[in-house]
Amino acid sequence: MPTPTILLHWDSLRGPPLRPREAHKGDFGHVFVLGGGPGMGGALALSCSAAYRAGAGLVTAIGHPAAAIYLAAQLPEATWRDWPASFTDCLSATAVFAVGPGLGQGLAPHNLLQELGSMPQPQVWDADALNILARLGPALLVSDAPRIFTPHPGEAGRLLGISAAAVQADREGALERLLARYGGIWVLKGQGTLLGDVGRRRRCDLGNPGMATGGSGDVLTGLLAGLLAIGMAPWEAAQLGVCLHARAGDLAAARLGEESMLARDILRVLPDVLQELP
Ligand code: NPW
Ligand code: AMP
Ligand code: MG
Repeated sequence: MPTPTILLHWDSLRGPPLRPREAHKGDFGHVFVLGGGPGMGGALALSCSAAYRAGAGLVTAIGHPAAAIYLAAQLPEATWRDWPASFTDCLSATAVFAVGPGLGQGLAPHNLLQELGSMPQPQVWDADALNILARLGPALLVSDAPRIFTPHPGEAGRLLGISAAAVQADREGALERLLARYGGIWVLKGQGTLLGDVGRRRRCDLGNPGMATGGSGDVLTGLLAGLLAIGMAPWEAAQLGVCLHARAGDLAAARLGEESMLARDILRVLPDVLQELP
């Protein structure tokens, strides 16, 4: 029998746990975002900003040297590393990885994705990391690290070897096949975002077509990584992150209009929607 899909309601969500009074930044994880190929440093800046907005203690962008200028200009709070030879250079006990935003596929360091596939740290896979996963196949995912995958219908189609239109024609079916083929937690984006994990399915009907704008998904990637970094369990982080992102999209649209809102406006109103939650 198919697992029933439960609709997520904003009013039933709780925000992240309170930060202890004596907390220091080491208590809230270290997010490493791998992305930012040539010409796409903006995606990295959006993801890193969202990780900080979710409460991460420290965020490091890992990108192509040509993308460094975006980070310095947009987010002085983040530290920077050029694409390294290996992730072992940048490991900390509380590391969480987000991979893909603006990574590109031409110059992208495939060896780092291979390394990540065998690492135990929590991971969010998006964008070009998914396109590379589609090419290399599920054997890339060796370890059973907690992983959240966030394809839009185009990326989901590449992962399944079908068109984006075919994914849209049967979104529930596509989600089932992604779960069966790759394991982990899946977030199939687009209107009525679907979430799946072993034995549980959810749908988020928040959000609006104003979110169909460049960089919107890159914000979600960083937000999810930030929620993992502050210690949320992956399934809870996925549900909260998807709803926060969509609710912020709705608030940005209400303030600015669906046409004019930008991905960075979703980021800008994120604190407002976080504060709505108990
Ligand atoms: P079509 O045309 O309908 O057949 P791509 P990307 C489909 C980075 N970015 N419903 C649709 O297919 C990203 O992080 C950098 C149905 C569409 O043509 C990535 O690394 C930015 N179909 C990289 O760019 C800002 C849908 O997918 C195709 C769909 C490439 O990512 C922008 C597009 O997907 C961007 O985020 C839906 N809801 N959604 C920066 N400022 O640095 C998508 N499709 O070819 O994977 O390209 O998503 O732009
Ligand atoms: P991406 O295509 O990776 O930039 O991701 C786009 C983000 O915006 C995802 O979180 C989508 O769920 C969301 N989004 C895009 N279009 C819509 C729509 N028509 N309704 C609701 N959410 C949308
Ligand atoms: Mg995207």
